[in-house]
Amino acid sequence: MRTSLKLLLALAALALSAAANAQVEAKNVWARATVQGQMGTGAFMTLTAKEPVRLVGAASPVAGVVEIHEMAMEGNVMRMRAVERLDLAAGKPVELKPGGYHVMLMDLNRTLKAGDRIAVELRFETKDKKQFTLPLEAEVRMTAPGAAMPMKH
Ligand SMILES: [Cu+2]
Repeated sequence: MRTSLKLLLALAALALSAAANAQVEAKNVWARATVQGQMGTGAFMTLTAKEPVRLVGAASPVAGVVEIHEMAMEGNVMRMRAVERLDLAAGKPVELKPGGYHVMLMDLNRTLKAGDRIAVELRFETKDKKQFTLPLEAEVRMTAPGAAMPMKH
């Protein structure tokens, strides 16, 4: 009896975490390469949520501080600023890309070289205020996937 209850609880927990992870799909996850001494860079991806959720935070082992940023025109200057959250509607892909929303990695503890892979964890909140995390692996690149590559000779 005890064992079967434990098993049942374990299975329930597994089902719950699987459901939470399946709520948001991330594609084309990448981070921009840095030069030595550079303290900040952006991570980008396309997020599609199965149900309405909001992105409320992020973390990465390579960055002391991680924020959700947006780029916006202030007068005629493009500036970025931190936002508290980014709402995702059900089934509607939201692109985090250079010049728009991005995950800002700050206080970097190392140089990110093209070809490296770094962990980035996103934190979401559902409508009923339940939080869940989505662990991702970002490929470090010079340019966005699919962007024009320099000519090779
Ligand atoms: Cu930024």
